[in-house]
Amino acid sequence: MDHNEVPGHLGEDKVTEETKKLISSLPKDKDSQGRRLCKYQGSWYYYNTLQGLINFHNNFQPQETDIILASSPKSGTTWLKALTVALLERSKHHDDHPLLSDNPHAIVPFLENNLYLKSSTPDLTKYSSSSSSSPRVFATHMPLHTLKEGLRGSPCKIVFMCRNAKDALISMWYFICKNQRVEATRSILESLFESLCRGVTFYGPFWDQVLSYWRGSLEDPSRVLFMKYEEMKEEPCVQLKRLAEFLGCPFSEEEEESGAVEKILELCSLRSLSDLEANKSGKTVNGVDHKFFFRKGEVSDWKNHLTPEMERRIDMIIEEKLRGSDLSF
Ligand code: PAP
Repeated sequence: MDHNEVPGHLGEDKVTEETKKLISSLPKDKDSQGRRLCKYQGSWYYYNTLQGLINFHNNFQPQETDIILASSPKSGTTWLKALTVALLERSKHHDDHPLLSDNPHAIVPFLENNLYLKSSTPDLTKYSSSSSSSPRVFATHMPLHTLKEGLRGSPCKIVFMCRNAKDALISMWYFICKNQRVEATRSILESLFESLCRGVTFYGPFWDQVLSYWRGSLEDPSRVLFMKYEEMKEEPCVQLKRLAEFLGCPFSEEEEESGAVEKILELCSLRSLSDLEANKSGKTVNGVDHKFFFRKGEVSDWKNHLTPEMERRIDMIIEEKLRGSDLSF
Protein backbone atom coordinates (compact mmCIF):
# COMPACT_ATOMS: atom_id res chain seq x y z
CA MET A 1 0.00 0.00 0.00
CA ASP A 2 1.54 3.35 -0.89
CA HIS A 3 0.96 6.25 1.46
CA ASN A 4 -2.04 7.63 -0.38
CA GLU A 5 -3.84 4.35 -0.80
CA VAL A 6 -6.55 3.38 1.68
CA PRO A 7 -6.72 -0.12 3.22
CA GLY A 8 -8.82 -2.38 0.96
CA HIS A 9 -11.81 -2.76 3.27
CA LEU A 10 -12.29 1.03 3.46
CA GLY A 11 -12.56 1.42 -0.31
CA GLU A 12 -15.50 1.29 -2.70
CA ASP A 13 -14.07 -0.64 -5.67
CA LYS A 14 -15.53 -4.09 -4.83
CA VAL A 15 -19.17 -3.08 -4.74
CA THR A 16 -21.48 -4.95 -7.16
CA GLU A 17 -24.35 -3.34 -9.05
CA GLU A 18 -26.83 -5.05 -6.74
CA THR A 19 -25.11 -3.71 -3.63
CA LYS A 20 -24.95 -0.24 -5.19
CA LYS A 21 -28.74 -0.41 -5.48
CA LEU A 22 -29.01 -1.48 -1.87
CA ILE A 23 -26.67 1.32 -0.76
CA SER A 24 -28.77 3.88 -2.58
CA SER A 25 -31.65 2.99 -0.26
CA LEU A 26 -29.59 3.08 2.98
CA PRO A 27 -28.92 5.96 5.37
CA LYS A 28 -25.52 7.52 4.62
CA ASP A 29 -23.03 9.63 6.52
CA LYS A 30 -19.28 10.28 6.65
CA ASP A 31 -16.57 9.19 9.05
CA SER A 32 -14.29 11.64 10.86
CA GLN A 33 -12.16 11.95 7.74
CA GLY A 34 -14.96 12.40 5.26
CA ARG A 35 -15.02 8.81 3.97
CA ARG A 36 -18.47 7.50 3.06
CA LEU A 37 -20.37 5.16 5.37
CA CYS A 38 -23.78 3.54 5.01
CA LYS A 39 -25.99 2.10 7.72
CA TYR A 40 -27.02 -1.52 7.35
CA GLN A 41 -28.91 -3.47 10.03
CA GLY A 42 -28.20 -0.66 12.48
CA SER A 43 -24.40 -0.36 11.94
CA TRP A 44 -22.17 1.86 9.84
CA TYR A 45 -19.98 0.30 7.14
CA TYR A 46 -17.57 1.42 4.46
CA TYR A 47 -18.92 0.27 1.13
CA ASN A 48 -16.38 -2.51 0.48
CA THR A 49 -16.96 -3.94 3.94
CA LEU A 50 -20.70 -3.97 3.32
CA GLN A 51 -20.01 -5.96 0.15
CA GLY A 52 -17.91 -8.42 2.16
CA LEU A 53 -20.70 -8.71 4.69
CA ILE A 54 -23.32 -9.40 2.04
CA ASN A 55 -21.08 -12.00 0.41
CA PHE A 56 -20.71 -13.61 3.85
CA HIS A 57 -24.47 -13.60 4.38
CA ASN A 58 -25.12 -15.14 1.00
CA ASN A 59 -22.42 -17.77 0.90
CA PHE A 60 -20.93 -18.76 4.26
CA GLN A 61 -21.38 -22.44 5.09
CA PRO A 62 -20.94 -22.75 8.84
CA GLN A 63 -19.65 -25.85 10.56
CA GLU A 64 -20.98 -26.65 14.02
CA THR A 65 -17.50 -26.53 15.50
CA ASP A 66 -16.59 -23.10 14.08
CA ILE A 67 -15.40 -20.49 16.55
CA ILE A 68 -16.07 -16.83 15.84
CA LEU A 69 -13.99 -14.16 17.55
CA ALA A 70 -15.93 -10.91 17.57
CA SER A 71 -14.78 -7.56 18.90
CA SER A 72 -15.17 -3.84 18.80
CA PRO A 73 -12.38 -2.29 16.72
CA LYS A 74 -9.20 -1.61 18.76
CA SER A 75 -10.46 -3.59 21.74
CA GLY A 76 -7.99 -6.46 21.84
CA THR A 77 -8.81 -8.35 18.65
CA THR A 78 -5.18 -9.25 17.95
CA TRP A 79 -4.70 -10.44 21.52
CA LEU A 80 -7.91 -12.54 21.49
CA LYS A 81 -6.89 -14.13 18.19
CA ALA A 82 -3.46 -15.03 19.55
CA LEU A 83 -4.85 -16.42 22.83
CA THR A 84 -7.42 -18.58 21.04
CA VAL A 85 -4.86 -19.98 18.61
CA ALA A 86 -2.46 -20.64 21.48
CA LEU A 87 -5.19 -22.44 23.44
CA LEU A 88 -6.25 -24.63 20.55
CA GLU A 89 -2.70 -25.39 19.44
CA ARG A 90 -1.18 -25.84 22.88
CA SER A 91 -0.02 -29.37 22.30
CA LYS A 92 2.12 -28.22 19.36
CA HIS A 93 5.89 -28.09 19.65
CA HIS A 94 7.36 -24.69 20.19
CA ASP A 95 9.22 -24.52 16.85
CA ASP A 96 6.24 -25.12 14.57
CA HIS A 97 3.77 -23.04 16.53
CA PRO A 98 1.71 -20.97 14.06
CA LEU A 99 2.02 -17.81 16.17
CA LEU A 100 5.79 -17.86 15.73
CA SER A 101 5.63 -17.61 11.97
CA ASP A 102 2.47 -15.62 11.22
CA ASN A 103 0.62 -12.54 12.40
CA PRO A 104 -2.58 -13.42 14.34
CA HIS A 105 -4.68 -11.65 11.67
CA ALA A 106 -3.31 -14.01 9.02
CA ILE A 107 -4.07 -17.09 11.12
CA VAL A 108 -7.57 -15.96 12.11
CA PRO A 109 -8.97 -14.00 9.15
CA PHE A 110 -11.81 -11.52 9.31
CA LEU A 111 -14.93 -12.79 7.53
CA GLU A 112 -16.25 -9.54 6.06
CA ASN A 113 -12.96 -7.63 5.90
CA ASN A 114 -10.77 -10.30 4.45
CA LEU A 115 -12.20 -13.64 3.25
CA TYR A 116 -15.51 -12.42 1.81
CA LEU A 117 -14.01 -9.15 0.64
CA LYS A 118 -11.49 -10.90 -1.61
CA SER A 119 -14.06 -13.31 -3.03
CA SER A 120 -17.77 -13.96 -2.73
CA THR A 121 -16.97 -17.66 -2.37
CA PRO A 122 -13.54 -17.92 -0.74
CA ASP A 123 -11.81 -21.26 -0.34
CA LEU A 124 -11.94 -21.95 3.39
CA THR A 125 -10.32 -25.39 3.32
CA LYS A 126 -6.98 -24.07 4.49
CA TYR A 127 -8.61 -22.86 7.69
CA SER A 128 -9.59 -26.40 8.64
CA SER A 129 -6.57 -27.73 10.44
CA SER A 130 -5.07 -30.97 9.15
CA SER A 131 -5.87 -32.57 12.50
CA SER A 132 -9.64 -32.74 12.15
CA SER A 133 -10.03 -32.10 15.88
CA SER A 134 -9.09 -28.44 15.40
CA PRO A 135 -12.03 -26.18 14.70
CA ARG A 136 -12.02 -23.34 12.18
CA VAL A 137 -11.59 -19.91 13.73
CA PHE A 138 -12.80 -16.70 12.08
CA ALA A 139 -13.11 -13.09 13.21
CA THR A 140 -15.55 -10.25 12.78
CA HIS A 141 -16.46 -6.79 14.02
CA MET A 142 -20.16 -7.15 13.02
CA PRO A 143 -22.83 -6.87 15.73
CA LEU A 144 -24.36 -10.15 16.89
CA HIS A 145 -27.65 -9.99 14.95
CA THR A 146 -25.77 -9.40 11.67
CA LEU A 147 -23.26 -12.16 12.42
CA LYS A 148 -26.03 -14.63 13.30
CA GLU A 149 -27.68 -14.13 9.93
CA GLY A 150 -24.60 -15.63 8.27
CA LEU A 151 -24.38 -18.47 10.80
CA ARG A 152 -27.82 -19.78 9.73
CA GLY A 153 -28.72 -21.24 13.11
CA SER A 154 -25.47 -23.16 13.47
CA PRO A 155 -24.45 -23.56 17.13
CA CYS A 156 -20.96 -22.05 16.65
CA LYS A 157 -19.27 -20.58 19.70
CA ILE A 158 -18.88 -16.82 19.69
CA VAL A 159 -16.37 -14.94 21.84
CA PHE A 160 -16.72 -11.17 22.08
CA MET A 161 -14.01 -8.84 23.38
CA CYS A 162 -14.74 -5.21 24.14
CA ARG A 163 -12.90 -2.35 25.76
CA ASN A 164 -13.54 0.99 27.36
CA ALA A 165 -14.58 3.29 24.48
CA LYS A 166 -12.10 6.00 25.50
CA ASP A 167 -9.09 3.68 25.28
CA ALA A 168 -10.34 2.20 22.01
CA LEU A 169 -10.66 5.77 20.69
CA ILE A 170 -7.06 6.63 21.58
CA SER A 171 -5.89 3.35 20.07
CA MET A 172 -7.80 4.10 16.86
CA TRP A 173 -6.34 7.62 16.69
CA TYR A 174 -2.77 6.35 16.80
CA PHE A 175 -3.56 3.49 14.43
CA ILE A 176 -5.14 5.72 11.77
CA CYS A 177 -2.29 8.23 11.94
CA LYS A 178 0.39 5.54 11.68
CA ASN A 179 -1.42 3.99 8.75
CA GLN A 180 -1.66 7.31 6.97
CA ARG A 181 1.89 8.30 7.94
CA VAL A 182 0.69 11.54 9.49
CA GLU A 183 1.35 13.07 12.87
CA ALA A 184 -1.23 12.22 15.55
CA THR A 185 -2.65 15.74 15.97
CA ARG A 186 -5.33 16.99 18.37
CA SER A 187 -7.57 17.95 15.48
CA ILE A 188 -7.63 14.33 14.20
CA LEU A 189 -8.43 13.12 17.73
CA GLU A 190 -11.18 15.70 18.11
CA SER A 191 -12.87 14.65 14.84
CA LEU A 192 -12.71 10.99 15.87
CA PHE A 193 -14.18 11.92 19.24
CA GLU A 194 -17.10 13.77 17.60
CA SER A 195 -17.83 10.76 15.39
CA LEU A 196 -17.75 8.46 18.42
CA CYS A 197 -20.21 10.71 20.31
CA ARG A 198 -22.54 10.84 17.27
CA GLY A 199 -22.38 7.05 16.97
CA VAL A 200 -21.15 7.35 13.38
CA THR A 201 -18.06 5.14 13.44
CA PHE A 202 -17.11 2.06 11.44
CA TYR A 203 -19.26 -0.76 12.96
CA GLY A 204 -20.79 1.75 15.35
CA PRO A 205 -22.62 3.03 17.24
CA PHE A 206 -20.16 1.58 19.76
CA TRP A 207 -22.88 1.02 22.38
CA ASP A 208 -25.24 -0.85 20.05
CA GLN A 209 -22.50 -3.24 18.93
CA VAL A 210 -21.44 -3.97 22.51
CA LEU A 211 -25.02 -4.33 23.73
CA SER A 212 -25.84 -6.84 20.99
CA TYR A 213 -23.19 -9.24 22.36
CA TRP A 214 -23.92 -8.40 26.00
CA ARG A 215 -27.59 -9.35 25.57
CA GLY A 216 -26.62 -12.40 23.49
CA SER A 217 -24.32 -13.61 26.25
CA LEU A 218 -27.09 -13.23 28.85
CA GLU A 219 -29.59 -15.07 26.66
CA ASP A 220 -27.27 -17.93 25.79
CA PRO A 221 -24.09 -18.03 27.89
CA SER A 222 -23.07 -21.39 26.48
CA ARG A 223 -22.92 -19.86 23.01
CA VAL A 224 -21.72 -16.28 23.53
CA LEU A 225 -18.84 -15.39 25.86
CA PHE A 226 -18.51 -11.72 26.75
CA MET A 227 -14.98 -10.59 27.63
CA LYS A 228 -13.44 -7.25 28.52
CA TYR A 229 -9.91 -6.11 27.67
CA GLU A 230 -9.62 -4.55 31.14
CA GLU A 231 -10.49 -7.85 32.86
CA MET A 232 -8.02 -9.70 30.67
CA LYS A 233 -5.32 -7.26 31.84
CA GLU A 234 -6.44 -7.40 35.48
CA GLU A 235 -6.70 -11.16 35.92
CA PRO A 236 -5.23 -12.86 32.85
CA CYS A 237 -5.06 -16.40 34.31
CA VAL A 238 -8.69 -16.38 35.42
CA GLN A 239 -9.87 -14.99 32.07
CA LEU A 240 -7.78 -17.37 29.98
CA LYS A 241 -9.16 -20.35 31.91
CA ARG A 242 -12.66 -18.94 31.40
CA LEU A 243 -12.03 -18.76 27.65
CA ALA A 244 -10.61 -22.31 27.58
CA GLU A 245 -13.63 -23.70 29.42
CA PHE A 246 -16.05 -21.88 27.15
CA LEU A 247 -14.29 -23.24 24.07
CA GLY A 248 -14.48 -26.76 25.45
CA CYS A 249 -10.75 -27.16 25.98
CA PRO A 250 -10.26 -26.55 29.74
CA PHE A 251 -6.81 -26.87 31.29
CA SER A 252 -6.23 -30.15 33.08
CA GLU A 253 -4.79 -30.17 36.57
CA GLU A 254 -1.46 -31.39 35.21
CA GLU A 255 -1.41 -28.59 32.68
CA GLU A 256 -2.09 -25.99 35.35
CA GLU A 257 0.61 -27.45 37.58
CA SER A 258 3.12 -27.42 34.75
CA GLY A 259 2.49 -23.73 34.05
CA ALA A 260 0.61 -24.13 30.73
CA VAL A 261 -1.63 -21.13 31.48
CA GLU A 262 1.29 -18.80 32.15
CA LYS A 263 3.13 -20.13 29.08
CA ILE A 264 0.26 -19.15 26.80
CA LEU A 265 -0.04 -15.72 28.43
CA GLU A 266 3.67 -15.17 27.95
CA LEU A 267 3.61 -16.27 24.29
CA CYS A 268 0.65 -13.95 23.64
CA SER A 269 1.93 -10.98 25.62
CA LEU A 270 2.27 -7.76 23.71
CA ARG A 271 6.01 -7.80 24.33
CA SER A 272 6.61 -11.32 22.97
CA LEU A 273 4.28 -10.99 20.00
CA SER A 274 5.61 -7.61 18.94
CA ASP A 275 9.17 -8.94 19.16
CA LEU A 276 8.53 -11.67 16.59
CA GLU A 277 9.75 -11.08 13.05
CA ALA A 278 6.31 -12.07 11.68
CA ASN A 279 4.80 -9.12 13.56
CA LYS A 280 7.61 -6.64 13.08
CA SER A 281 7.42 -6.89 9.31
CA GLY A 282 4.80 -7.69 6.69
CA LYS A 283 1.29 -6.45 6.06
CA THR A 284 -2.26 -7.77 6.29
CA VAL A 285 -4.22 -8.59 3.13
CA ASN A 286 -5.66 -5.08 3.37
CA GLY A 287 -2.21 -3.55 3.33
CA VAL A 288 -1.89 -2.63 7.01
CA ASP A 289 1.56 -3.06 8.58
CA HIS A 290 1.48 -5.88 11.16
CA LYS A 291 3.45 -3.75 13.58
CA PHE A 292 0.64 -1.17 13.77
CA PHE A 293 -1.50 -3.63 15.76
CA PHE A 294 0.89 -3.39 18.71
CA ARG A 295 1.33 -0.21 20.72
CA LYS A 296 1.12 0.31 24.50
CA GLY A 297 -1.59 -2.14 25.49
CA GLU A 298 -2.48 -0.27 28.67
CA VAL A 299 -5.68 0.50 30.50
CA SER A 300 -6.63 4.20 30.88
CA ASP A 301 -4.14 5.64 28.39
CA TRP A 302 -7.04 7.99 27.52
CA LYS A 303 -6.18 9.95 30.69
CA ASN A 304 -3.09 11.20 28.89
CA HIS A 305 -5.07 12.58 25.97
CA LEU A 306 -8.71 13.47 26.66
CA THR A 307 -9.75 16.69 28.41
CA PRO A 308 -12.06 16.45 31.47
CA GLU A 309 -14.82 17.90 29.27
CA MET A 310 -14.36 15.16 26.65
CA GLU A 311 -14.34 12.55 29.40
CA ARG A 312 -17.59 13.87 30.90
CA ARG A 313 -19.32 14.05 27.55
CA ILE A 314 -18.54 10.54 26.35
CA ASP A 315 -19.14 9.01 29.78
CA MET A 316 -22.59 10.62 29.92
CA ILE A 317 -23.51 9.36 26.46
CA ILE A 318 -22.37 5.82 27.15
CA GLU A 319 -23.96 5.71 30.57
CA GLU A 320 -27.24 6.79 29.06
CA LYS A 321 -27.04 4.27 26.21
CA LEU A 322 -26.17 1.38 28.53
CA ARG A 323 -28.71 2.32 31.20
CA GLY A 324 -30.79 -0.63 32.35
CA SER A 325 -28.49 -3.18 30.75
CA ASP A 326 -26.35 -3.99 33.83
CA LEU A 327 -23.28 -3.42 31.67
CA SER A 328 -20.79 -0.71 32.59
CA PHE A 329 -17.21 0.31 31.85
P1 PAP B 1 -8.14 -4.36 15.45
O1 PAP B 1 -9.50 -4.15 16.03
O2 PAP B 1 -7.81 -3.37 14.37
O3 PAP B 1 -7.87 -5.75 15.02
P2 PAP B 1 -6.94 -4.58 18.07
O4 PAP B 1 -5.97 -5.67 18.11
O5 PAP B 1 -8.29 -4.81 18.65
O6 PAP B 1 -7.07 -4.00 16.59
O7 PAP B 1 -6.39 -3.31 18.86
C1 PAP B 1 -5.06 -2.96 19.01
C2 PAP B 1 -4.88 -2.64 20.50
O8 PAP B 1 -4.63 -3.86 21.19
C3 PAP B 1 -3.66 -1.76 20.72
O9 PAP B 1 -3.97 -1.00 21.90
P3 PAP B 1 -3.26 0.39 22.26
O10 PAP B 1 -3.26 1.22 21.02
O11 PAP B 1 -4.08 0.98 23.35
O12 PAP B 1 -1.89 0.05 22.70
C4 PAP B 1 -2.59 -2.80 20.97
O13 PAP B 1 -1.45 -2.31 21.64
C5 PAP B 1 -3.35 -3.80 21.81
N1 PAP B 1 -2.74 -5.15 21.77
C6 PAP B 1 -2.27 -5.83 20.68
N2 PAP B 1 -1.76 -7.00 21.04
C7 PAP B 1 -1.88 -7.08 22.39
C8 PAP B 1 -1.50 -8.07 23.35
N3 PAP B 1 -0.91 -9.18 22.98
N4 PAP B 1 -1.79 -7.82 24.64
C9 PAP B 1 -2.40 -6.69 25.04
N5 PAP B 1 -2.78 -5.71 24.17
C10 PAP B 1 -2.52 -5.90 22.86
